[in-house]
Amino acid sequence: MAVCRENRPVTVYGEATVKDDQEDGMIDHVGIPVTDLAASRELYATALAPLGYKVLYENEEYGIVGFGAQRPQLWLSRSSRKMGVHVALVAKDRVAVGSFYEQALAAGATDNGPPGPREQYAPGYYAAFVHDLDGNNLEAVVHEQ
Ligand SMILES: N[C@@H](CCC(=O)N[C@@H](CS)C(=O)NCC(=O)O)C(=O)O
Repeated sequence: MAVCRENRPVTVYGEATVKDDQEDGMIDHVGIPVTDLAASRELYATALAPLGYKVLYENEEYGIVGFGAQRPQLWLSRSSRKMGVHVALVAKDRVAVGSFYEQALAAGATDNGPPGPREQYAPGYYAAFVHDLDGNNLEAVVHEQ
């Protein structure tokens, strides 16, 4: 048994396999589909400003806006319909990405992209994608140097 910051008891299952120097924590980035990108951009820009996050990237053609402090970590993406969110979790290495993918599928998730490089996002970007039981898009990613 361990205790988190809010003093709620939580159970720790086994050894963590996160990187020793993992600075970004568990979440690499989050994607939120929005049906009115301009309106949501304003809402998020206003709400996130007091937290120190601002628009760091936007591409009207692709319909995306990225918020963050040092790098974009919260992405709004234009969507024609309401749909699930996208959460990308930090993985230690390719083995962890592969295990995440296999275990998620075995547990009932559906394939949304097998483990492999995604150089279109960034050099050294290696990831796998699944949809959870409610259609949320879950990713494990390692940024290889
Ligand atoms: N099937 C794709 C999934 C890629 C994906 O989901 N990418 C994330 C961003 S890292 C996303 O939300 N993309 C927007 C979309 O697919 O509409 C793959 O395997 O590469």
